[in-house]
Amino acid sequence: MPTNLPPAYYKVEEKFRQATSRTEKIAYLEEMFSLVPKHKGTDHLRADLRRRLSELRAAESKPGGPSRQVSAYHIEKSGAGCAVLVGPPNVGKSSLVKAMTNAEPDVAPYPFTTWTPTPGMMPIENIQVQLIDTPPLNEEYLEPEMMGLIRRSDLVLLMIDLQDFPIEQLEETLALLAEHHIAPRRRRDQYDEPHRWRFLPFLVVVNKVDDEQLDEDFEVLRDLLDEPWHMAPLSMTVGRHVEAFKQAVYDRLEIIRVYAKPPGQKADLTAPYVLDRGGTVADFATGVHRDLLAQLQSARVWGEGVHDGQMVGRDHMLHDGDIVELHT
Ligand SMILES: Nc1nc2c(ncn2[C@@H]2O[C@H](COP(=O)(O)OP(=O)(O)OP(=O)(O)O)[C@@H](O)[C@H]2O)c(=O)[nH]1
Ligand SMILES: [Mg+2]
Repeated sequence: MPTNLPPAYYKVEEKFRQATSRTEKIAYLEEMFSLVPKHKGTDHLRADLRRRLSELRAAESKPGGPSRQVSAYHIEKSGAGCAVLVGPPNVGKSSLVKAMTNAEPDVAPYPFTTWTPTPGMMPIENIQVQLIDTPPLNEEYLEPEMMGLIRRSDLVLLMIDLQDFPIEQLEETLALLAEHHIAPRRRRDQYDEPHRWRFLPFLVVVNKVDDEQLDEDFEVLRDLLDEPWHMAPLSMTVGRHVEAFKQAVYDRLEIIRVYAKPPGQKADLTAPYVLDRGGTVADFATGVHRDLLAQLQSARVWGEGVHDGQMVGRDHMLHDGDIVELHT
């Protein structure tokens, strides 16, 4: 389960991902390791970092050892969820990742600027969500690994340009994804052989809604569409509707934040654990530590649908913002 990490960690992780030499990678991994807060929730992460460090150090002491070429499309998931931006050329995908995250993809006024995917971390209140900028989707050329990248994500942000045939852009992008057996989850019932498909939550991001007149055009667009899509208007250059967009991303990820309260202490409200919506006390305990569930005696919850500090069972469903005290 993703743990909330300080923003500095993600900055170093970004450098680590772009580092090409082994020495550089080791230095960044060491720095990442030092930035991970030490508590039970980060045990797995710290163990993983230690393992990667020792592998790299071992390879360093073996000159001429095999150096694996890692594809730019192989992006490690990070943060509370991974949203991939897809869409036709020039709609503003890179502008969004550049404005909202620590990453610096190229932005240009002409189409086909982006050639490789770039991940960045977008803060939403007290969590970080991974956004991945991608090359434009179009019929003529498709990097074979692109569909794999989309399949692995948790959410598709399908971006279209309100000022440039948005309905056609939406339909063409959906058709192209469908050719590769990727479809919005709401269309699950429309296809035979569902096991061959990857169904994902979608958010249609309508960019270039630069002024109030265009707000009205956005509403007209919404009315013209046959399906009730989850949609978010946005203007990346003017900076309009940005907070509502972030909230929409959070909602579509279908996650909740839960805070751990050590007995006799206050909960740390800056460091949530992230669970899938519908997660239970048992899921939370497993996330805090792999072995904790087996030892769990009881739990108390502060939050939605309970009295303060109510004792609950391990199957009790948690809600966004709940505080949980686990007793072993
Ligand atoms: N008017 C307006 N222009 C925008 C907005 N967002 C981005 N742009 C402009 O649109 C152009 C394309 O932006 P990019 O971010 O490079 O678009 P992209 O989707 O990454 O393009 P490709 O990499 O070619 O697929 C640039 O000139 C941006 O300045 C917006 O909200 N309103
Ligand atoms: Mg781009």
